[in-house]
Parts: sequence; structure tokens; C-alpha cells
Amino acid sequence: MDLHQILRFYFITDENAPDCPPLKQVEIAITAGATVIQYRHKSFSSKDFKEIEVIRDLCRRHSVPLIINDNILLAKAVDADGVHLGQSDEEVSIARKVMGPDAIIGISVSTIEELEKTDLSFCNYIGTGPVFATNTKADASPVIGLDGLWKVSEKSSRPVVAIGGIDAFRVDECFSHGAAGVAVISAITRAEDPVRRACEVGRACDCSPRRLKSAWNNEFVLIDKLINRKTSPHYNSSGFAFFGLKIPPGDDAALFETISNPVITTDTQKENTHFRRAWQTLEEIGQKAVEITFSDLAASYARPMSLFVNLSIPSYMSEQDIENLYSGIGRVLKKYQATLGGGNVSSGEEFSIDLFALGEGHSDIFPLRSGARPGDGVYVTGPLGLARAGLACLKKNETGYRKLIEKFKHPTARFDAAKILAEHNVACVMDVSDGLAGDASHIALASNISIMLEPSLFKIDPMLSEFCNQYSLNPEKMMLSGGEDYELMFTCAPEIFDQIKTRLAEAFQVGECISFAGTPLMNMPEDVLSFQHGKI
Ligand code: TZP
Ligand code: MG
Repeated sequence: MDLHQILRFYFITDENAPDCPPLKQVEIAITAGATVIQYRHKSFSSKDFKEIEVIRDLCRRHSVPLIINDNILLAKAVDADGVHLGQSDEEVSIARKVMGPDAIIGISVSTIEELEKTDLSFCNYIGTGPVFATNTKADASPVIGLDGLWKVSEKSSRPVVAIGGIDAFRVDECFSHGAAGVAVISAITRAEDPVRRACEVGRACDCSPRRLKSAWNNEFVLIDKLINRKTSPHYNSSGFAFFGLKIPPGDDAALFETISNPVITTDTQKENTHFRRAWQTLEEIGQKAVEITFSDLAASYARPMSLFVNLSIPSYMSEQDIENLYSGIGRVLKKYQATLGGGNVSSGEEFSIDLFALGEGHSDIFPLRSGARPGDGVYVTGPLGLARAGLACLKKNETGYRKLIEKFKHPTARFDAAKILAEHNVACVMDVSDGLAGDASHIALASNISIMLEPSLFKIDPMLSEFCNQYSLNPEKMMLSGGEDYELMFTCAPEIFDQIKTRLAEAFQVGECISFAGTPLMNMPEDVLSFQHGKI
């Protein structure tokens, strides 16, 4: 593409835009027809490298050159198309040496005086401004106006990009005052409706809007690939293994062998609500999503048989990302000898994973929340509050409590414990996904009883206690309100629990069922709320 065409609609990312992260900004700019993107991030650190890589891939998919602001080595490391330097940054000649002859190299020049003392031989274009007043660059040179733009453009041997305070209404006058392109930040990134404003700039620049291309090519190719992965649980050493499916997946619907007591459950995991990609790999996210969906089967005494996966995938995720997710899903399916029944992949704004699981229920008992009776004890199969504390560690960047973080990242459906409970005919079971207090109140309400919680009986995990000590938190409250442990909570007669306890050493009592006494939960500290999945 000709350099003048490349410079026409020059979008620069804004690291401080409150509601629109750089990746989203670039998606918007590309859709609006931007012809070049500059990644500008003054407080860049190595943890932002992934973000640039994703932006680079997005730009490449749309044949939009990516230019890195200030940092020649970063531009080289990310294999960007160019670099933009200021007067006080490194030498343009060094940039040319490092980036090679084809790189697009720009330099900022504000005045005729600066232009005269700048050697333009190694650069392709100059950026000049601020043409209009701007709040985006605190240390910007004085405003040069359209007049200044004209003077610099007239004298410059290189095409000029106008910058500073430009919006769609000012594009025309910049072009008529000699600019080859206009650089825009806040008119888009700080707008109430960035998409609309970006499209207005695109139209003013005569640039055609684009349809955003996904990183994965074709839904059908991808689904086929996912279903037929050699590592998929459908395959064993002798070929195809059904695990309940009559024919391999890949048709409009799945045909199953007849099973007795089919049990069905569903769960959704959303990026930034249930998980963050910065904290877990896609493989781990896939594994966790399946374990917690299967946890509902465990709490129902059902054996997992099949899983259906619906994905909503944002455009920046690559085919490899989706394969990694599936490899985590596949690993858990294999562990439980369950099959992938089918699924769907569609592009969406948000990354979300919807799972549907089919299990085969126990032949005699289906445990119910309404199965608790006054006189029963209330018990859990293992430690509580750990996953919540693990999440707090991730948020605080606290790496000292590995076990807590592990519990958040790698929960396990307690089929082992469920088997023991079923053998003792325990009639009331549920998995603790939202915290002990919230989940116990579900049992109390469904069973028409009250549950007297006994925090003095809680077995507090030593690491949880250490963590709570360090951060002045109350471990009992953490256990009452912390979600995502996926232990099983159950009620039964105390003498039955004594037998269960001999096989489930970690199980302990958390309360007692009494006749309804006015509220579902008695003895609750006032400020304990059950775990709510908001933004994590
Ligand atoms: N250099 C001169 S002005 C400016 C820079 C980086 C900021 C332009 O931002 P905006 O928001 O388009 O005025
Ligand atoms: Mg600079």
C-alpha cells in the first residue's frame, strides 16, 4: 500500500481510557476503517506484552500496519511494522538499523525549527502537532494550529500526520492544510460512543469500514477439528470409544444408548466474571469448567456420561486458544470416561463457556435439597473457604499460598465422596458453590427447617488460618461466605456420620437441623453474605 494511504486514518491507543481497553479500541478503529494503528503505552511493562501480541495479530489479520510508540526494541520483539519516535527518544538511524529497510518509521516534529534540525533521511513520515488543544498529552508542545501544520507540511520532504485534538469535524481542514493523515486518540477512546465516533472519523477520511475477522477461520472446520482431535476421549487404542454415544459426534444431535435415570445439568463460565485469562491458562479454564459442571452430577449421585459445549469466542482469540481450551475439557472427560456429545462455536463480544452435562443417575436414590430432617447434623466433605482465599491471593498478587490458589484454579468434583454418601443412603446433598451460608439456606428452605450453624465446630484449614491472620480476616466468615470449593454439603443422622467419617477423614460438622424457628439459618454472623459471582 502507498504510504499516503497508510497514514490517512492513524489511530493511536490510549492506555488510560476508563471504559475501553486498548484491544477493544483497536477492534473499533479497524472496524471503522483505520489504516494504521500506533500502540502507545507510556507505562508499558513486560506483563503487557501479551496484549501487544494479540493486537499485532488482530492488525495482521486485517492488513493494518502496527507501529509501536517510543520503543525500538519492543517494536522489534513484537515484530511490528514500524516505530514512532519523539525528539528526545532514540536516534531514527538506530531504529532503521534495528527494524530494517521496510519498517515504517516516524518522528514527531512540532515546529519549522525542529524540522530544520531533524535528519529525515531514515524516516518515512513525520507527526506534527498539537494542531489543536489536547488533554491527552500532558507534556505536549504549544498548539501549532492549522497554520503551523501548513508550514511544516510545505517544508517537509516526508508526508505529515497531523495530531492533537482532532475529531471527525476537523479532518477535512487538516487535509486541506497539507496533512497526509490524521492521528486520533481521545475523540474515539474517550467518547461516550466510541464506535460511532470512530466511524465518523473513518468516513471523514474516506476510509471504508471493515468487518472484523475472527482469529479462527470457519466454525465448521473448527468444530470438526475439535471433535476429531486424536486426543479426544472418543478415541482409545482400539479406535472409537463410545461411552454411551451410539454414533460418533458430528451430526445435528447426539444419539445415546438407552440409559436409566438420565440426569442433566448446566453451567456457564464467563471471562472476568468467573475467570481471568491472566490467572489461568485456557487449558485450566477448560478443566475447571467441566469439573464444576460435573460437581452438580456428583451432588446428584450421577455418573458423568456426556458433555455439550457452547462457546462464545471474541475475535481476538485464536484457533490455538480454542484448542487449548478443548484440551483441558478433553482431559477431564477422559478422567471420567465421559464423551463429548457435541457443541457449538460462535463469535461474540464476550468469551463464555456454556456447558450441558448428561449423567446416569443412581438406581435407587436421587438426593434432594428437601431431604433434611430436624435432628440431622449438617456436614461437609472437606475444607471450605480455600478457593475464596485463593481468589483473594490472585487479586492481591500474593503467591505465597499455593494450596489456596490451586483450590481456586483446580477444583475437583467429589464423586469419590458422593459414592460413600450414597452407600450410606444420605438423602440430602448439594455442592458448595456459593458458600456454606447461602447453600445451607437453600437446604433449610427446601426442607422447611432451620439450620443452626456452629462456627465453633468448623475445621479451619491451617493455610486458610495463616492467610486470614496475615490479612486480618475472619476464617469462619470466609468459610461461610466463600464460594467455589465444590465440596459436598449433606445432612444425616449423627450415627450415620460417624460411619461416613471413618472413610472421609476430612469431613466435619458445620451445623444442625432443627424444626423451623423463624429464619432458615440460625446463629449467622450478621455481615455474612453468600458468594456472588460479580466481576472477579
Ligand atoms: N502528541 C502530540 S498531541 C498528542 C500526542 C501524542 C495527543 C493527541 O491526542 P488527542 O486525544 O487525539 O488529542
Ligand atoms: Mg515518544
